[in-house]
Amino acid sequence: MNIESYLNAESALIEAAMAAFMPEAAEPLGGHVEAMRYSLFAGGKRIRPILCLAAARAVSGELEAVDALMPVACALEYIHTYSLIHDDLPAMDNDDLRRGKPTNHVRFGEAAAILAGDGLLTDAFALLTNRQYLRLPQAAILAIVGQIATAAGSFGMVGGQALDIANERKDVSFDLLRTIHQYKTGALIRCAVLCGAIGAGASDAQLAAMDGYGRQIGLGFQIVDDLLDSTATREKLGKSAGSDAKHGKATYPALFGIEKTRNLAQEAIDAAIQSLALLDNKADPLRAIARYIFDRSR
Ligand code: GRG
Repeated sequence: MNIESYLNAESALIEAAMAAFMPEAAEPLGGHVEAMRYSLFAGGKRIRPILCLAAARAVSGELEAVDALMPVACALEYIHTYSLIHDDLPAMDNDDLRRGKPTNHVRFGEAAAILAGDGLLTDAFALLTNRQYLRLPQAAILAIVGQIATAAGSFGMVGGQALDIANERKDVSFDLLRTIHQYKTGALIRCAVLCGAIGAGASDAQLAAMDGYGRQIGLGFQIVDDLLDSTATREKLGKSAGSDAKHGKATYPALFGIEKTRNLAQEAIDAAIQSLALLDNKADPLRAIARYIFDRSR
């Protein structure tokens, strides 16, 4: 399969769905919605929603099951986008470029950016439980809402971010670095895969395979993110480069150097693909996405 065209086609479907779920709004709330839409439609690889849909396809070839997961896929992208808006704030990474555009607070001001993030996070749960779009069994929705709330919360992404900030400019052990990555980045990526599988009615064995895959690509994704931050340019990334070093953050390249870091990323990707051994060729897109995560240049 051609991974580039697959990812482009999936991104287009996801963007069309998000545009339907979050249309422009009239006054008095139009300005707030504009700030949310500004970051949501600024580009981005859409890797979390793509993983969610690919995991559903790997379990159930039926289009209907995959279609029913679109609100879940989009809710994951809302939450990811909120995290980027808040991560860029002056109190956090203080960045001025994201997805190739001025960051949300640079464009709309700090208070509006905080609220845009809050709006995206909260609206994600409104979307997940919107009766108009609900076509999954209620038990699946409940399980998915639980997975997403946990992965995004204090024992997931927010917890990882807190740990990351608390350890800036400190000596960080490999174990702690792995823990930070696992919570900050890995939790939502693993969750995207699990939600797709749950929504498609995965068996326990399929869920265990997806769990292994999700954990390993989450790790691989962040290792490659560390590598790109230290080796790629701001123009190529569409966000600031060298940001980790500027903030005194622990990273894989800082601990291991570039070459060993690449090997560790490759190991995580290989382990992810290995986790899918019991799944048939419907899981080939998941295998290709794992390879793309290693090869990506932004
Ligand atoms: C609760 C105030 C408050 C803030 C929370 C949770 C949080 C802030 C930030 C999350 C941490 C974070 C941004 C982790 C980085 C994850 C990561 C590798 C982001 C880049 O993801 P890509 O490459 O980005 O998928 P695109 O732009 O392609 O979507």
